[in-house]
Amino acid sequence: MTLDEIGDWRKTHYTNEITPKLVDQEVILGGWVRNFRDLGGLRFIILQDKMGERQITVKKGKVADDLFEKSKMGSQYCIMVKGRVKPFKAAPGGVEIIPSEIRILNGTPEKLPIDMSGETVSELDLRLNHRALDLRSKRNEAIFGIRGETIKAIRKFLFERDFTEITTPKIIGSATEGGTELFPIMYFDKEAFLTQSAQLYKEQLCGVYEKVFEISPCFRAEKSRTKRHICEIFVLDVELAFGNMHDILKLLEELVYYVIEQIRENQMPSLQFLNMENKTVLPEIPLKRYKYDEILEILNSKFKIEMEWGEDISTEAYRKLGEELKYYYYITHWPMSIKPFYIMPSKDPNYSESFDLQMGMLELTSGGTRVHNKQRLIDALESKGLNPKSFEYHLNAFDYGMPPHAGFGLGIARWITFLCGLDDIREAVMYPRTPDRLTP
Ligand code: AMO
Repeated sequence: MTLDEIGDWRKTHYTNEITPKLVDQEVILGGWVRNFRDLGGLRFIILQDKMGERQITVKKGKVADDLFEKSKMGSQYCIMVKGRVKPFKAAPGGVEIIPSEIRILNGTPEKLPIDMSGETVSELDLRLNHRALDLRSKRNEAIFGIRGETIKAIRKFLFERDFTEITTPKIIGSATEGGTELFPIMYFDKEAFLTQSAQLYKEQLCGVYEKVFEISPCFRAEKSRTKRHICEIFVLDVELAFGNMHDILKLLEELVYYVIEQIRENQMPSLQFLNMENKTVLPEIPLKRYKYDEILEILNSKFKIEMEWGEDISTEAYRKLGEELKYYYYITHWPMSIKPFYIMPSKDPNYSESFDLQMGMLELTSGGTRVHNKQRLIDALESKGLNPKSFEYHLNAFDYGMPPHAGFGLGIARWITFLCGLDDIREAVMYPRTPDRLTP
């Protein structure tokens, strides 16, 4: 196959802009061959680009002979087409394009490693191995359309409420939350780590900008091989000064509502493609709030699961909860013993001003009111067996008028998994990182 140069051709439109309004106009489109059908004297090319797809109809006798010869396409060839728009009800967008010239910019092997016709969905690991190709599928168009809308809507919602978008370091000198699960790296001749959370920095910055958020990668060196865990996560971190957990519970449920509203408004075809139009629906807000103790009670009375007070909820128990509570809900007032040092204890110090946002069995968010008094924070660090000396720089920020504050962290991929009805979190990430996957 001889390849063409792009030359001075530039796209005049995206495919979705080709509507019956443009009938008889000449347009230039560019993209990839999603489907090619050869009926002898008649050939159909379905051309996809980032916005959608349109049909190119090549009829022998109607187009120049050399163009007809050239129009034999392989799946996912990269091509540009110049042609006129004609009405055709049965084709995508109610139009077809009759080409006057086609430029083939790049080809593909005869057999692709994964199915791109949309007839079957190849096995996930195989698709992930060929992710740049796989991401062109209709399924991924829908998933990442919804993901894009989610992130756009989050930003819009927070900017409208005067939040400042912050960026905090991802390379850190010591553990953020004092936990394990950090990836060590070499920072010149010193050991450093990839951050597991923007927690400490967002707290410091809400003492400057009052209302802050960040959407950024965090790294978790957990060897969990589940359909809910990945090692590089993308987290929405929010922190709000002059408020507490209750302000955050209200803010977060409004955010969840707004994002789903925007997805339904702007990504309905994607929801429909994924059969989620009747599942990804607006939740009733305020969301139901259950205290940790009430959850224990439900687990005990409905499922005969006896949990020791102070234990974390096991996967099995969450699974049962998911059967009972098939909606978004909060679990609040967790035992202080299983919460990080920066979380504010309740009046009864066995409990804490903390919460998780759940969707069925899936934990989407954790958050709470923070300790803003330096001495209390030092005591909290010590009571968790951490050395305040290692947190000196963070603690310094509390010397200079740190306001009371609260916040949350929401795992974007976890939420997309639910919003799109996916079985495996890896489908919600362009290039997932797991204990077994570091490529592509
Ligand atoms: P947490 O550790 O609960 O809280 O993380 C916040 C949210 O991030 C998501 N998440 C994950 N998603 C996929 N794979 C993982 N391995 C993974 N780990 C976490 C979850 C989780 O709810 N600093 C606190 C937040 C805060 O208090 O503001 C924190 O990081 O959806």
